[in-house]
Amino acid sequence: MIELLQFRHSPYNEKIRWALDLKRVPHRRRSLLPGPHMGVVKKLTGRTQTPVLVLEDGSVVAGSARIVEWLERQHPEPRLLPDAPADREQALAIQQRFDDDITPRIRRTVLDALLRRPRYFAAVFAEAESPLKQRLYSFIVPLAAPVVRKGNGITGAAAVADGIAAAHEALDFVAAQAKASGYLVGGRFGIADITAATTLATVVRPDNSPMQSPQPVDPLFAALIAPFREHPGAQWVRDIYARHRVASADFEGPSPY
Ligand SMILES: N[C@@H](CCC(=O)N[C@@H](CS)C(=O)NCC(=O)O)C(=O)O
Repeated sequence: MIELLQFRHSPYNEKIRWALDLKRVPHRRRSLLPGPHMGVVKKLTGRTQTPVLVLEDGSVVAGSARIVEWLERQHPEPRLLPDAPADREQALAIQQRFDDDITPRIRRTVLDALLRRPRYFAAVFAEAESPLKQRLYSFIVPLAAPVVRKGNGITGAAAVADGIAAAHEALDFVAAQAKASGYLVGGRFGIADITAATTLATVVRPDNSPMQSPQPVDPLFAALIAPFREHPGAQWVRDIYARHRVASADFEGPSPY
């Protein structure tokens, strides 16, 4: 059975979970702790980023766009990429814009807020672990914070402000682009919607999502995301999740299908 090596709280990983769930691809999931994940992932791909799909023959497909491409070839239904060449190009361009620009910028701001709250950081990223392991992890967070900041380009207040600007940019984009049909490309649901919704889920926190905020929500994080709640783009994210996210919870081990 193929295996997804993942972080629970990550838009790129959520994109792949969503695609696997929609296509009902039998697989196993292994959630890794950010930090200790590095040894495991590097051995497989030579890099440290998730998601990684380990195929039955032991080969790996790494990077969310490449995994989507592989899934689309091996498990075509339901289709996530449009058939019409112009729509397909547009969908891939939206995916790339989010993957390479919008998502890393928003992530800086979200990570910055979470790093300031080690207990909450641990509650989010070590969600699947025991309370004791979560507590130990929270002690390591302040020690690892400088490396995490450097690795993610969190260079100071300007980078954090830029992430907030990126979230507004993305919310404005989805609100305008989905106005006519409810979808970003070609009047039907697909990879562009999944990519934008999973990125924006990190600041919109839709109900029907495996990336729910642990409760109670830390006040600093709550203050960061509150201004986005009423944006029409945030409503689009909640609607897309409600209508198309077929699984609202994550799991460890083999998929139930
Ligand atoms: N472009 C990559 C980005 C993946 C990425 O940035 N993954 C993050 C999680 S959000 C990660 O695994 N970071 C840990 C690391 O780089 O060591 C993709 O689309 O898969």
